[in-house]
Amino acid sequence: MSAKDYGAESIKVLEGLEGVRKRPAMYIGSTGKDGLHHLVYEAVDNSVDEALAGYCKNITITIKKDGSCSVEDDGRGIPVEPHPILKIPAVEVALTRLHAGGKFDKKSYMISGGLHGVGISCVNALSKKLIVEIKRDGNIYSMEFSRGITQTKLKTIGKTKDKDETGTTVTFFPDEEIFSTLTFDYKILETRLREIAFLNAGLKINLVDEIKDKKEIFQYHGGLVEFVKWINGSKEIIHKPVYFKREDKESGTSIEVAVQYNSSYNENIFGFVNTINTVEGGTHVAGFKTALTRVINDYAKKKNILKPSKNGDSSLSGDDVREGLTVIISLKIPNPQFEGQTKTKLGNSEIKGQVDSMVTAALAEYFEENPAVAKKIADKAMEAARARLAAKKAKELVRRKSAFSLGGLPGKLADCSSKKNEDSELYIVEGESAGGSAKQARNKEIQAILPLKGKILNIEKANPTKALGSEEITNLITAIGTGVGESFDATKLRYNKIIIMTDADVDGEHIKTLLLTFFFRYMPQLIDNGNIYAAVPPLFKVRKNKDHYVHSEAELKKLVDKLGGNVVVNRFKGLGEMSLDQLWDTTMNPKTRKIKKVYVEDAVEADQTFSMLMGDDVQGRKDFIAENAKEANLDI
Ligand code: 0RA
Repeated sequence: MSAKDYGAESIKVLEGLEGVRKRPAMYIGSTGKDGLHHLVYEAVDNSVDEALAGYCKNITITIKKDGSCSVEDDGRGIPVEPHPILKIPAVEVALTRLHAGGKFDKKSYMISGGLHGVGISCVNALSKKLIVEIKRDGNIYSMEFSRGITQTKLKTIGKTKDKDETGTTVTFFPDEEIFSTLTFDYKILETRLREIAFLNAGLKINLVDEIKDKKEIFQYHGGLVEFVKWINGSKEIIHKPVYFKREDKESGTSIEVAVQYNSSYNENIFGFVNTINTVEGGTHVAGFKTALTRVINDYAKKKNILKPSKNGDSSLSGDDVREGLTVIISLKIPNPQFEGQTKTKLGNSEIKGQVDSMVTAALAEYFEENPAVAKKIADKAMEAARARLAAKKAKELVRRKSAFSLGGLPGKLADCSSKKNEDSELYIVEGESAGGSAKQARNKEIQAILPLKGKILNIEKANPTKALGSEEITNLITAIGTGVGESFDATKLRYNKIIIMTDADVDGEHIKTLLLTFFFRYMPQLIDNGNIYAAVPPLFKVRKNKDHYVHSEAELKKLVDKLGGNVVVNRFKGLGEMSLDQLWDTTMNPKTRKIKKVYVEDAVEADQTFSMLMGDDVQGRKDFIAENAKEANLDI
């Protein structure tokens, strides 16, 4: 076929979907596990939009044995009549034109001005095969595509039982030419689908896994109120949830908020913009924080809970009013601008003021109407303020103490010589002896070593005063340089990579978890910015002609099979057992080592996991360990 056989329109189409196939990561983030699951969310989002428009009540997601995933809804069904200009069925337009989704019916369908991502055509472009089935006007229609290209024209394949039965089912087989993994993970889908159900009160989402023979229904009539209760599930709560919803007609911005304090010291702000989890925060979160601080201060002053101090400037700080806070902020706006490393930070500057004024009005009103709840919250913030003053004294003590050591840095730190921060690294090492080896093995120029005296304090169970009084913790904070909490300053970060190096055994895992808990609660920005890493020391050395290092039993089996016959296998008991060269090659040499970047896939889940693993929920912890034990490396 020569080029002139293509109409201008079909050339545009090919360019569109080919673009998606050429640069899939631009549309779905990655071509790994995350990108694969993104396909499902993209399909589900279309059905959720139909639910938001008031036409869909049930969505069913099925992981099938043949490697496909289907998303079924009982909405109006994608229109099938010919597109007035393109003269092909509207459904074909939706599936083959990039961003065509919103162009159908702006008024009724896209009430939210197109809340969601890149659309179903991307799913089509990245699927080896996709089948869409539509129930509409008493008929069942079907169409098939491959890699974005129409394979079977629209045909009627049957009649619905009931004349007004409507709906859409999209079944897709992700393309192995695109994705590095093709297996859908029940747990990943479960977490996100539960989140979607919480964010859309009443919507019923069914998840079915035909491979694992598992199913679950997510439906929450209480919406965000149930969400906040669920997050606080393993915590001691201090009042019933505060809930409000406001709309700014002029700008089209609407906000829904659920707040519930618990007795912990942690702050948990979960922001969603058009149901996308804004892990990196943004202007909506900033607006909320400003409003919260103002309303609680005003209330405490008005009710004489907060009394003017001698120097006249007593007020509750942002950290004070957020201690023990769990909040869900769900914002819907017409044109979100996402920024940041993972495109999960809301950038629209006008939103801060809008959210601030809506939250201020709604929260002040709620406090007036619910004085008992308001008092509990104000009292809790007062208590935090008192502890803050005590902690300040403790910090001053730390500062004075450290002023005596060299340059204010902890004495145990073997710093690197280069002050250029782009390639500098801090190794946090378990135990003095491994610390000693690391000091000898390192590249002095860019690698600093901080040995830890065994286990650090469990941050989850200690209040800030106690935490900041611990020597190991203050050493860590001083070495890193940024400070913590409200005074955190990313520009003061002294190393670009912070690498946790522990033994590959149970104790090592525990120390790693304690450190990650510390970073997650005190310096979450470092996790968000991708500064935190875990070293992955090898478990075995396999010798045949030369040394090979492997990191798991499975890898060992594979390698031994490959090398065949007489090999010598050594199991490493710990970092301390390695020679300096081995330590350098396997775990420290930037060119040959294996390290893992730590990131938070889902903030809600991470918070729950840390609270549960490190807090007081013994049964929850046992369940978690039983469920995850098969994934852990046990060497007892
Ligand atoms: C445009 C118009 C109409 C429905 C839809 C789109 C629609 C799209 C999807 C995608 C997945 N499920 C869906 N359900 C509906 C309705 C037009 C009308 O009937 O008036």
